[in-house]
Amino acid sequence: MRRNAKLLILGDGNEGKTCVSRALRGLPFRVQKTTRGVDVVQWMYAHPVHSADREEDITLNIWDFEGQEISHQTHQFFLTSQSLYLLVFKCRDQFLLDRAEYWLDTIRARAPQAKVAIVISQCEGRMPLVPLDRIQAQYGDLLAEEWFFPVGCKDGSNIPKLRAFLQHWAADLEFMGSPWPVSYEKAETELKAKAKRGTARITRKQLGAAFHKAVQAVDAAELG
Ligand SMILES: Nc1nc2c(ncn2[C@@H]2O[C@H](COP(=O)(O)OP(=O)(O)OP(=O)(O)O)[C@@H](O)[C@H]2O)c(=O)[nH]1
Ligand SMILES: [Mg+2]
Repeated sequence: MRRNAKLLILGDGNEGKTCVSRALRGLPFRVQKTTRGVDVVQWMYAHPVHSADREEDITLNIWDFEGQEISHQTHQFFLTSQSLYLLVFKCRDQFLLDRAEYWLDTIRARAPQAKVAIVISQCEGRMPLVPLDRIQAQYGDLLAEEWFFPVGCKDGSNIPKLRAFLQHWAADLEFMGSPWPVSYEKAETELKAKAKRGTARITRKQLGAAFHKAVQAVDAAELG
């Protein structure tokens, strides 16, 4: 059964993406170094409605990207519709609408079915001024049911609200609880075996080869 999903945290450099990722997982606030490339971390939690049933536990794989402009092109390969998106900005006197437009346009081009929420970090004791109506009018199709979360990672303000929203959002994804395609399972088994043998990293080519082999094996079994 598939009980995991992807949460992608996007935004420019130094806006608070890593701090938000940590706060969601209940880790203490710390000043962060720039993320290099992407950090993928697991956030496991009980199903928000069927919390007593451990079989229903959900794993959200958080992809916390480095915000440097130079990496955006490669990052775009990771954007898919079946994921949750957070777009993070820090609290400023003047909201960076052009940057928000840049990111929302990028997501829309790559993953038109995606749903996005905007998170404003560093909102301890203050409210950011954000042109909500304008964003809603321009990007309504892309925005999640709730999409505006001013948070403070240092004092945890509004983090429980964001956390609860994400937990429900992931639990309600269409594929949640549905079986994995057999070929995925085969590829996953092979990758796990590789990891056990001590391969900490695999190249994109090796990953592609593992999936290709798995699909061929399933096709052959189905034909034969
Ligand atoms: N007080 C406060 N400071 C924050 C908050 N979020 C981020 N910061 C500060 O902003 C700095 C940058 O935050 P990061 O989470 O590292 O930013 P990032 O977007 O992951 O940056 P890159 O990895 O370089 O793309 C942190 O080291 C904190 O000092 C917040 O909610 N409250
Ligand atoms: Mg970071």
